[in-house]
Amino acid sequence: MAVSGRGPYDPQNIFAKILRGEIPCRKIYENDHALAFHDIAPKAPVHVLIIPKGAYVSFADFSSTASDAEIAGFTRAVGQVASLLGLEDAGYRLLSNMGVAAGQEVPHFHIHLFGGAALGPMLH
Ligand code: DGP
Repeated sequence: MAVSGRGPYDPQNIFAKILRGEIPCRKIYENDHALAFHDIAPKAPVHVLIIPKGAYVSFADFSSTASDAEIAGFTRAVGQVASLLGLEDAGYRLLSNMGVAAGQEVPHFHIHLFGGAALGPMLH
């Protein structure tokens, strides 16, 4: 579904369904504010999605309207996932597509974490 990154939140988006347990995911980590799971179509040997539990369309929405506790919990979850997967020494890449022009397909804010290989200069 194409999104502007700033539109109203659609509670029927696929990540909202994952958060409600309506469809499964391969969970890696969870805290009060975030859930991390493997991407269904990995573009690197490790390709994980980290999503906030709150209803945020995009990074622009999350960064401007989430509480400090949510932002802290989400940010710490990203670091925890990298640590749990043993990627800190090897390195990893974080990416978030903000809006349709940037390639955002799922209208629930998420960060991609890529690792497990030497990564090229760009990876979508
Ligand atoms: P983006 O283009 O930044 O919105 O990335 C969306 C990502 O979500 C894309 O890499 C594929 C992934 N994805 C889409 N549907 C599902 C799903 O049902 N389960 C999981 N685990 N990942 C999904």
